[in-house]
Amino acid sequence: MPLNRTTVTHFLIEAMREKHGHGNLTLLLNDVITACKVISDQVNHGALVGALGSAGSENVQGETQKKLDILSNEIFLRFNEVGGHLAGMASEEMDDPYALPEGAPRGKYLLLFDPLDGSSNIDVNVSVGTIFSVLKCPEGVTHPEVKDFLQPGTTQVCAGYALYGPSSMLVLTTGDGVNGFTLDQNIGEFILTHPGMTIPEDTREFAINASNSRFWEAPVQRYVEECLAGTDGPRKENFNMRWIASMVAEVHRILVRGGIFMYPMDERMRSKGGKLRLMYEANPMAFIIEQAGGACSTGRERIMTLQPTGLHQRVPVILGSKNEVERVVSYHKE
Ligand code: P6P
Repeated sequence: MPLNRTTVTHFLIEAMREKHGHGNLTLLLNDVITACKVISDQVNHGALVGALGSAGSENVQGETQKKLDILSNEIFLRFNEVGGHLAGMASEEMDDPYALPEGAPRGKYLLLFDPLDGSSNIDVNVSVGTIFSVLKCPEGVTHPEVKDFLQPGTTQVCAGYALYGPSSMLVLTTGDGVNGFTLDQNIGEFILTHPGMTIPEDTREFAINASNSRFWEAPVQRYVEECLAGTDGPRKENFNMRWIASMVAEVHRILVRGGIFMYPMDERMRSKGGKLRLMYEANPMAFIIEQAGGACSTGRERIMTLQPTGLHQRVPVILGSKNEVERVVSYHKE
């Protein structure tokens, strides 16, 4: 490794030096990052370690769990429960908050995560990722309950994701911008490769699962139709479309070259509130996107100001290049 390269640990020590009372956050993130490295190794070995395929069970979302969903969840719990920086954890893969083992040292943070997002892509070898969010545990609470996790996205102290793609990358924000790190497999360290990631305010690339178009609300149908009309339509520009079915990969593409990602309200899901989960998908991604100069909305309100009502609450998500998100929001107001 060239001597002028920075590891994520050194980066965080420097970044946190000025921030008072965040020393333990660096240590907590070190445990989170180790868990992501172990997941990366399992994902990269896939069939070689018998990690592919269904686990034959369902999660709280009623979704079929892949073996790697359960394994990734276990990895996050094991690597984060002993450090003494957490009062509790919550995961997409568990109905209730995880109670640390009695006698385990407790800290002042709460960790929420989707241990393996996009796992339907695992068996077809398409990029998947881990999403995590860090909140402060309410003062004096040592055995947090659901209500202690239900804090708006604006209260997050850190958010990040790991993307297990052609390379494994880690992208983080602690409220002072967004930085990206690439895993050097030879030394097992994430190295700073994308300092100060920012999203172009304009884009001509949209990401949505178009097979759902007949179930969308009118403002989203209008926005997508205008994109598809290209230079013959009101936008007078041609657009490109992407859909990877892995939110982490979509968000990363948008951070690198701009774009807009939409999983909007869908008539079939109205009773559930949407598809994506607020606490460990929408909120952490919204923090990252906003810190990079983008925007993240339900179509009607800023995601990060929502007062959560449930640990596995679902919301519509429209995020990415600021001017395109604002256009979609304006269509919802008309
Ligand atoms: P669909 C993955 O399951 C996920 O939660 C997101 O990562 C992704 O954007 C979306 O669902 C894909 O949904 O309906 O296209 O399979």
